[in-house]
Amino acid sequence: MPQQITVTEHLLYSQSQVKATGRFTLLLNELIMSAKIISREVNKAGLVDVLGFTGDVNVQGEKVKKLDEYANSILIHRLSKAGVLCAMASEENADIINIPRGYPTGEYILIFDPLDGSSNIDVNVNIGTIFSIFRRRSPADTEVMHSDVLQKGDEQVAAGYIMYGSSTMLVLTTGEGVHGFTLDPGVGEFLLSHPNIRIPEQGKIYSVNEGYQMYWDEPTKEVLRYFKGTDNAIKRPFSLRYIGSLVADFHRNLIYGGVFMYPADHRDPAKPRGKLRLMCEASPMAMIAEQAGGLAVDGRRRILDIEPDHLHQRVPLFIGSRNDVQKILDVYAQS
Ligand code: AHM
Ligand code: MG
Repeated sequence: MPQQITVTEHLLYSQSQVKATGRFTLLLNELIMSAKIISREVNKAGLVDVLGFTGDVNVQGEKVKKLDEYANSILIHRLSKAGVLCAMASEENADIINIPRGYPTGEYILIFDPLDGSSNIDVNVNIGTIFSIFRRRSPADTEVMHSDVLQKGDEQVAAGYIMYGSSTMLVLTTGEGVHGFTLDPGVGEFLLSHPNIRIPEQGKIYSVNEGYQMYWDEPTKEVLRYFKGTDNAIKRPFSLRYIGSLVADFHRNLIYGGVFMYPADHRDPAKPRGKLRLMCEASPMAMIAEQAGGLAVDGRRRILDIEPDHLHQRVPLFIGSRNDVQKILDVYAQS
């Protein structure tokens, strides 16, 4: 293998092992191109005021879009034309996005959150694009069904995220481990920088919005006491790190070891299911966590086992180092 491996080369080298088809590589290439475009815009975000683009109309007379809407439209526009998808779903769109008539289609389904953590854009904090890829269940050349899109996480063919941070990184799994690629802005390529990422079995960090503690149930409060060291056998606290940007919080814990939690929140009794979306946030992150040796649960069940009943379903999420998530499972099981 060459010294500097691009993500495309990596896919081609591993193609025989994961049975990736050329069409799958095409899909990822299109995603990667979209990510580069979004990355370029994210890098300019701080210049928006300086360059006078905050009005509704830019210098070309076009309406200026918010960055998350921009990311959404880039992904939809580029991927619609790739000829490899039969449908998409985005956190930003209420319904399934069909491929326009007349465009070639394929067997894959792409689900994404175009710019997660977008409340952090204005303060120059890491944000990310999260994606999940499935194969359709119904026969080709028939209309795509809701059941093609509403598949449990275990059926994912691939999942990943792009983190727009001090450097832009792609973290990807196709079901044979997790690999990280860093965008070299000089050559415009994602280069393999973190092969075979493994999350430490035992973490030292917990990440949660502790301000919402009063809205949590008793087992969740017990979990918190454990990580604060008041209840745990090792009698030492974990470090608290919370950015409020899932991709960044998850990525740090993936590398250093730790657990990210977004528990059920009983503020609104009609919504006792946490904040994060199963399909475009929890499931792809869960596949990455498990492929890296970690765990992802809703407190009692594996995230990847949950059958979605609607596109924007929310789910409590506990994800990260194996021992720490296992502890959470134990606490809930005893409650
Ligand atoms: P968003 O999809 O509207 O950006 O919200 C998702 C984000 C996650 O990135 C992050 O983990 C979470 O919301 C933070 O929520 P909170 O501000 O309630 O702690
Ligand atoms: Mg989101």
